[in-house]
Amino acid sequence: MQETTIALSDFISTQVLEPWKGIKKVAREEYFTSGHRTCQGCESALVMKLMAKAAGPRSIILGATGCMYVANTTYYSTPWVVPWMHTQLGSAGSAATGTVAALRAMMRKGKMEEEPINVISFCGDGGGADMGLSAISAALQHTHYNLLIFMYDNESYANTDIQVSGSSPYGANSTFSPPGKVHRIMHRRWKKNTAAMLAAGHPDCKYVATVTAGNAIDTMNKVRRALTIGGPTFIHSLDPCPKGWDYDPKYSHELGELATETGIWPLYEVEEGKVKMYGKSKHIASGAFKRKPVREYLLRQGRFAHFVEEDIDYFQAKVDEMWEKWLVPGVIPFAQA
Ligand SMILES: Cc1ncc(C[n+]2csc(CCOP(=O)(O)OP(=O)(O)O)c2C)c(N)n1
Ligand code: SF4
Ligand SMILES: [Mg+2]
Repeated sequence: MQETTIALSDFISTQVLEPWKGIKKVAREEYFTSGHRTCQGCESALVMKLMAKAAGPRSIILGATGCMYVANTTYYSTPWVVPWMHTQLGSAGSAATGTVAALRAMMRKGKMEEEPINVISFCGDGGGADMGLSAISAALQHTHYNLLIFMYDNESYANTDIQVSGSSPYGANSTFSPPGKVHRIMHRRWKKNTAAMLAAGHPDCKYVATVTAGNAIDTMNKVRRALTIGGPTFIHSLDPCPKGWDYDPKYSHELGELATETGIWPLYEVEEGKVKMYGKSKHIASGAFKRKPVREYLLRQGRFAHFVEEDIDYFQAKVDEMWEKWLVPGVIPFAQA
């Protein structure tokens, strides 16, 4: 069900989507339903379902190439109940701005009734954190366009069989970084800090947030906030992927939670320049919750099965640094020289 809308003026109004306070307040309607062929336990598919539910019926969803395109729209079947369009792998940002511009032109010319329509464009980590980063950056500078870029991050180019992306974690086994006898660790880069990079680098973007599907209400309310606040916005979800991360699909939620409890994946939002932590991350930041050791997360996944103590220690030290030394703990690095 849609809530009140604010009056249209100069085509820049948004739907006012109040936060859902508790599970009983959540709408029953689904806009991402059966008809997809994602793997069992795929958190990215769950994220799509939450995102569409939170946005409601007067929404257009655009999707860049990747699992959430290919596995969701195969053989003329689709789970999308709202209008949906595929866009090229690096084009989530440009598809979003183009769609908003087209809607505004149609309304201005009287070819469509004037109404605020949510435009969400999603991409994977390969499509968003790597290939389409410049298009997303451009979209986040079009301050007069209301749109949400949603990056679902399964930490690999999953659809083409799990290649390393800029979002893959240090040391992970992938088809591009298999551990060998000469080099145990093939992927030596630390994961890109995409959400914070976009928040820090786009001062006119009013809303950037991180989520996991395990925190369903938090995820939906952040989508609703992003769509209500107006202007271009960005949400980054970390999505456990049983195939790429190599674990039993029944542990998807648990792994999402562990990512936050170990401090690897902080849940936060940056609204109009103010950082607010959520869930366990809030308690880690305040000192009320002691971060779990990263080994509890790493050793549950086959992609880290080749890790020895030295690798776990390195990973732990990097996460400790993020919480103990960063300018904004868990979010923004740098230290005063
Ligand atoms: C320009 C271009 N290069 C390569 C491909 C092949 N390709 C299709 S999906 C995909 C993986 C995308 O990874 P990501 O964005 O992380 O989404 P995921 O598959 O992980 O859901 C690739 C490389 C393509 N479709 N277009
Ligand atoms: S490979 Fe991963 S992201 Fe892709 S459909 Fe399977 S579980 Fe989902
Ligand atoms: Mg991916």
